[in-house]
Amino acid sequence: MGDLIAKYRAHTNIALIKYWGKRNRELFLPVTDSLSLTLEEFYTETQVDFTKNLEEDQFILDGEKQNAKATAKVSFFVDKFRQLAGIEQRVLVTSRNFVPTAAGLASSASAFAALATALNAALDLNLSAKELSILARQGSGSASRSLFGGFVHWHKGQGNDSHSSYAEKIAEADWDIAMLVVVLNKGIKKMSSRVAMQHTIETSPFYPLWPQEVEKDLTAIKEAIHAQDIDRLGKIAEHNAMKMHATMLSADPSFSYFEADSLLAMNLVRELRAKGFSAYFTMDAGPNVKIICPMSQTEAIRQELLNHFSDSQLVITAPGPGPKALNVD
Ligand code: 2P0
Repeated sequence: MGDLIAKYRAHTNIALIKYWGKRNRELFLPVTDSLSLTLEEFYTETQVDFTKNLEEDQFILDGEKQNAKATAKVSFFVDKFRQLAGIEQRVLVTSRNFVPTAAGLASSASAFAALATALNAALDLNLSAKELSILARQGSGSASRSLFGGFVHWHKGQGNDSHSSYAEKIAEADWDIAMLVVVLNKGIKKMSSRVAMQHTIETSPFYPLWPQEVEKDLTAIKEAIHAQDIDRLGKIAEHNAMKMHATMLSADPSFSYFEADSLLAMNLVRELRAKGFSAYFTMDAGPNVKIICPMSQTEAIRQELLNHFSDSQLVITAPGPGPKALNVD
């Protein structure tokens, strides 16, 4: 048994080849593989403490005690680790999200990766990053990828075999690549990605095309990553993201995460390309636009975008590392 208390930081990640759809919703087994870049600027820090002799689990997020529903989600996840450790003690989970104010990027990916790594250490389970990615996946699919830094490949695995679906780092991102996030969160409550991906699978006539497109894009982007070719990488990532969003536009009823300013940002990226910048966009289950570009071009691109967006809406981030142990509070 460990010290029963530990604290970890895990970074969020943005998919270049998207995860969109589960083949097994209980086990969070995805329809396709996906591939992401971990980001430096956005992360979650989580401390777990089993020493308090609590009657029930407690979950504090950004200084606020969470309600029964949010706490139950955490408890369900912690139970997997309690089982492995053979203990019953209740836990105090204290989490803080580090994202730019109102960025709307607070991610379940960094949250479950930080929680999994902290639980592993507190309970002295000595699980590998691969094993932790299998567990983190069952909190939120994209969390499987936040167990690693750089470029990360999440394998869909086989059948209903939970152990076959894990993430692994495929390359360092120690070359001239960055992301510029255009923050467009207006606080509009949109459909959760969990509900949205299921609705898409069930109703979009285009969804059957998605797995074969991912397979092609994955092979191509791996080559671009190994060649450190930002233009090839960006082009593939942008097209992959738009194919995912096309499955939502073609769902019944249709829906979209695009807002007017998302379309503006995407058009500006196309104009930047016409001016010679290596800039490409991707979008997830929200209105923010993430621009993939060389770090060496980020400042010039930011200056161009300042004609349309405010300083605080434009956040530049380098690629980020895997989870890191922190001193407990
Ligand atoms: C991704 N997204 O690959 C895709 C692209 C959103 C769009 O992973 O249901 O929060 O918890 O497994 O991981 C967001 O979905 O969904 C996501 P669950 P998750 O990044």
